[in-house]
Amino acid sequence: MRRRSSGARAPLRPPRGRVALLALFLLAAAAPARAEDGHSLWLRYPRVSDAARLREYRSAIACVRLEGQAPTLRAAREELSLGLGGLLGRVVPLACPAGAPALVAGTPASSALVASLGLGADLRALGDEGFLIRMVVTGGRRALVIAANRDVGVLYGVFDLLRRLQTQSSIANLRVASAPRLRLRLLDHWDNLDRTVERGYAGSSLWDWAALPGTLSPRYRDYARANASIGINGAVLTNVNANATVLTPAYLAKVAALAGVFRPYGIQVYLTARFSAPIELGGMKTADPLDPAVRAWWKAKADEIYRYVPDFGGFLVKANSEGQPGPQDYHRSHADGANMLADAVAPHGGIVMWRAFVYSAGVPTDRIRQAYDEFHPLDGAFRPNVMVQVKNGPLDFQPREPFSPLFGGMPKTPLVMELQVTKEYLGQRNSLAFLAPMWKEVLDADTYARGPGSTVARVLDGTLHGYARTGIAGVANIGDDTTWCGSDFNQANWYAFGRLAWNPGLTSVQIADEWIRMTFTNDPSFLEAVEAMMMGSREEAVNYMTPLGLAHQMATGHHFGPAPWAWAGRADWSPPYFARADTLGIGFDRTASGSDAVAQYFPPVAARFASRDSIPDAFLLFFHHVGWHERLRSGRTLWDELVRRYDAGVATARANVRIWEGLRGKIDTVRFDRASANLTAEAAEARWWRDASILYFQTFSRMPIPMGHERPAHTLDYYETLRCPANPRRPSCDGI
Ligand code: GCV
Repeated sequence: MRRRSSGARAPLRPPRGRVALLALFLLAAAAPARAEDGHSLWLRYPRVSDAARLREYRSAIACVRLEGQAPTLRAAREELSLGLGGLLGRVVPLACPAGAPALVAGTPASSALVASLGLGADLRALGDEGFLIRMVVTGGRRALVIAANRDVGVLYGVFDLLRRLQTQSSIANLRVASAPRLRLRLLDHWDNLDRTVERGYAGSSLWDWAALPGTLSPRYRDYARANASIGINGAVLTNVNANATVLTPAYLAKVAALAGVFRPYGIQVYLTARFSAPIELGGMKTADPLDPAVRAWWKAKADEIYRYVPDFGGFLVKANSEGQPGPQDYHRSHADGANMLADAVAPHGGIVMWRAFVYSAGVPTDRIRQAYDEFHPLDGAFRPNVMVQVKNGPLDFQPREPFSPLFGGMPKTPLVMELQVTKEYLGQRNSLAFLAPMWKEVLDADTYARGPGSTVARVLDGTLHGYARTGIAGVANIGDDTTWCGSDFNQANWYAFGRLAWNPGLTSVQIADEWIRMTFTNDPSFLEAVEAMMMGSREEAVNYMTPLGLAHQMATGHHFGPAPWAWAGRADWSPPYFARADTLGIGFDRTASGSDAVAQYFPPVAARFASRDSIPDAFLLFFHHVGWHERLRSGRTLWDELVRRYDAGVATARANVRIWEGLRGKIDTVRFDRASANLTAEAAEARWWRDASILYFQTFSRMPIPMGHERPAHTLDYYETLRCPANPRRPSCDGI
């Protein structure tokens, strides 16, 4: 079938072919700067502003030698053309005259020059996706070399080098060796076939199912480029609240078309499997995973999928959770269900990611205990190609949670950690909340599974338990909005997720620094101010939403804004269930005198969380019911400290508005004004959260708002009757 682009917006990629590339060089060098609208993400490639650096780069890279016509090498060459043309502000030819300092890129198989450099031993350590970048002298000529074992490593190396140029760091004595610590680095799209996105705040789904497979939006390739630039190597295209229709031939042809665009960029596609598909599509009476006919149906379905997509990654499954069908409908275990699907995809090299996000209102125990209670006993019962996918915390993507006790608690089962990049519980569209610090908090947490140093990162990268498979997944915040993510600052979370997936050891500051430089500017005063804003932004959100370990105080259903009073139809969805406020105090007792969820952690962690002396303030009310008058470490009563934290969140949000205003003129007005509006909205939302929460909890504490703290703007009744947002896809609130 002939494919054409929809042409809705100009693609960022150049056309194919050498002639076209040369034309592109000229274009890139000569074209006026494109208006900033956020579409280019962190791949803007403006001319290097530091004159000394520009000279350094120009003298090191006079020409490019990247041979080979494999699609991934072509993609790497196109990116270099675009990137160097923009950054160096001049044509960088593909042919290298004698003596000219060259950028040489390739694998030993694709480039005779790379093969001649004797990099074998160094490359071997870097696996399929790693790369090295080095300044060498060969045949009397200086060359900057990007070498890898496979083409995709070359592509990753090209993006790494372009990042160094964009952030204006020296390449004089470059000696880089980089390989991902995690094998699977996936985006999970909660995208529905009607193009709505569950918990999406960035427009409609990117996947235009109606137009596929005949029409391929240029955004598909831009999406793949952006992902490859940060090392993401897989995309689960569909919502975990799954629709079996995506497994029909008509949709598999569409999936194959997307896979075809993504493949050169090293991205495999995965689908969510609706457990009841044999009934819905196959006309069967059961989906019992031990029924031979059901097993045969899935095997045939897997064979069919691989005919459409030979490198299909596998299935992601949400089963027996929040109304989704699953093996327990037939009195079978999660392992029975996962293993059946694993057997179906195993002959093709596929995997099954089976989610541990299970809880039920019918189970009388504390909701946060249930995933561990269900899955810990199944450790060792899964096929080798099953990975259990666990959310970072035991509850549900709250602004702050302790790490899930399943990390360290499943030594025989490879775990994928699921993070939420989209900000369902973190202010959604407007909030600044840069999430790298939150993810680092979990990655660096010590599970003590094998003594001190058993961090969650080491569980995930397989070094702790010797997992054969490793991975991390982020619930995407991407849609067809011009900015891709609903706001310019939300792009930072997509970026941070990819960077941490490649290397969980990176610091949040380093990631913020790179992202600001590439997305906005290298101007040091802008950098310093915005970095500080970003680094404090998650703590700010914790403070104004759920300080001191509170959780799940958001409004019912859409989860935007405060509703600590709300009854959501069942206890384990209702804020009062989680805060447990009464006239004596507030907080959920999860020690031995309460739900004893602390016992799911290894002893040093359990003891730390269980004791009022050692529990960090950040998790206090997550694990303890604390009296309103009790004194905390600060010497203040719990009530006073709570008010103080809410206020600190509001103060930071307001300060950000002022700091940002002081940066006017340092970046383009389109993105500046947009961020300004978001920050102003966030300051109002912070106040709303603070006032509503304090007024509600005051009905229990019966204590006055301490001196020197602002009075609430409205009454509790006002907040309780406020209905926001009017439009859940553009969350905001006019009445605050
Ligand atoms: C996809 C939370 C969200 C749901 C989501 C669920 C999950 O409960 O509110 O929208 O469903 O998590 O992760 O499965």
